[in-house]
Amino acid sequence: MAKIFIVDDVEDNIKLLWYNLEDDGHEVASAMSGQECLDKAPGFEPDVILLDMMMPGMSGIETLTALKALPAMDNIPVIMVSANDSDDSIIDALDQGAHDFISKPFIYPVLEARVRSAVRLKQSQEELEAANGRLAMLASTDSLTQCVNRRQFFELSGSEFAKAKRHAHPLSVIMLDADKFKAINDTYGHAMGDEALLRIADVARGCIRESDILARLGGEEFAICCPGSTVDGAIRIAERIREAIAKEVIECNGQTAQFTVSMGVTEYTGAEQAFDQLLNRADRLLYRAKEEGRNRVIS
Ligand code: GH3
Ligand code: MG
Ligand code: MG
Ligand code: MG
Repeated sequence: MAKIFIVDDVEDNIKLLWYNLEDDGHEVASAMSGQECLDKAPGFEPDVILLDMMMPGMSGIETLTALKALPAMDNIPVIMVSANDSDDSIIDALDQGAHDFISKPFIYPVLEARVRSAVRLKQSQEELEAANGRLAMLASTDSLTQCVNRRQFFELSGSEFAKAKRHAHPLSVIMLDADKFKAINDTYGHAMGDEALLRIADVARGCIRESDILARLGGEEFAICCPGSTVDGAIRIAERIREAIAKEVIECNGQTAQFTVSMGVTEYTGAEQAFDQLLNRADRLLYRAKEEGRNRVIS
């Protein structure tokens, strides 16, 4: 079953189409003018639109052009319907973005088959969009922790940095690295190391805001970009993460372990030309946190 939206200025035409399409198992809605179609169709979320070419006021082609300009409607297959099946009329409809063309009077089994064909097109488009979405997600996500990966982090943070620069808003960055992580792997095995990485991601997610960007940059190194946060705000986040992780007990293959993390925190001063500079400074502060004994936040 699909949702079909009928547009025709003659009520009897709508009734006939409505009856046949409902009989074929579809849910139907209608409009009697181009403007009414533009008003009602987006809310109905149709799978296919049957659009009369000849209507007073806004013509079918004008309505089609207006539909194609609406982001919510631009990929809904439109079947143009007209008594004028001249070559020019068909060419015009298809060139303006119609999916198909049907002449009046209808041969109903043919009309229904064309509608089913358009519905299949809509469905395969939706599947393609979903697959594209999954692919984009895979390409931008770290597979172990489901955090944003390095490439996506630079992409997202770069644009947040540009916004902060443009509007003179604060923006802070936290660099995080697990302490003595090699020892966890060496003592308990690589699987325990992976548990620690998962725990870092979980704890950090619980401490940040929706608008903050948490990324695994590689190995046991994470970064958080905090748009709108001053260094004081970011230090509070970092301290919450540090304290929470130090209390966590991770388990793997019947063994338990504890670990700590170190962080470097810095804020955009208005002088940095690129996001890299900010991240490099956070990295140098992180290095100092390691030198000064680990399990600490340095800003
Ligand atoms: P420091 O406190 O100075 O950061 O010491 P560290 O041992 O954490 O640092 P080092 O850079 O010497 O070691 C990082 C280790 O992280 C090396 C590698 O065994 C481990 N590692 C990197 N990626 C992964 C991963 O995906 N899974 C696991 N389990 N271990 C990883
Ligand atoms: Mg008409
Ligand atoms: Mg480390
Ligand atoms: Mg490291």
